[in-house]
Amino acid sequence: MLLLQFSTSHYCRKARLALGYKKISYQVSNLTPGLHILKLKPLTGLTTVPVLLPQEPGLVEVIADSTNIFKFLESYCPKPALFLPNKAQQSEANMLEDWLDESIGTATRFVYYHFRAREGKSIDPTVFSQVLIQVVQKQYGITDATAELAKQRIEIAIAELSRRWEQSNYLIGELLSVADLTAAALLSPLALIPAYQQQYPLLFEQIKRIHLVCAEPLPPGIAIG
Ligand SMILES: N[C@@H](CCC(=O)N[C@@H](CS)C(=O)NCC(=O)O)C(=O)O
Repeated sequence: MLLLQFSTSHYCRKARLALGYKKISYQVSNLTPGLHILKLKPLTGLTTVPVLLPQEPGLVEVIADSTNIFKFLESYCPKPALFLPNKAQQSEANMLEDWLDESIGTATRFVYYHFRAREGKSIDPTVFSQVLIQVVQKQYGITDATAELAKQRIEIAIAELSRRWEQSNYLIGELLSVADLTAAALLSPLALIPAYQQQYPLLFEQIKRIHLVCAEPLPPGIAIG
């Protein structure tokens, strides 16, 4: 299997967590932002990564979007399961996944790049990195005002996730689900922002635990130990 990705994308991390959880061996192809469109548009009709190419006879050739990748992996390799056996719980997991994908993953992107262009500039002050950050800010309309709104959405999200993680090790019931993997991936960029690390230790403990369960290297800002 081949995963087309940006190495730093949190949505690609989400796909890698599922591949790792199911112990599926795969290779990655790191696309160059900007040029990625030339490869992806003809393949999927979309411009986003992750994209999974199963590369096995008899299987679908291309799967775009992290949620579709989860669905494909669950049917390709049902054990260990990512989908919950209880239908109502799986439906709740799907809703949490969709909310995290559509609202919180983008909010994280806003807060993260806003930080990297300002207080977090020293993380990588090279011209290449700072130009890339400026391009991303322009592409998504990241400004002081939009980053502030994103921050508020993230606070609501962390409060809800923490409430659930305080009751159980899992967001829903007593089993790992697509919601846990999605939260762990899409909030992981916040680990590089000291204020979040200080304020929400439980969030980063859970992100770490889920990465270890999925045998995925820890995100920048979270130490082994
Ligand atoms: N809903 C998509 C979102 C993926 C996404 O936003 N990917 C970003 C990287 S983090 C991307 O490929 N951006 C490039 C573009 O939009 O051209 C998914 O879950 O796969």
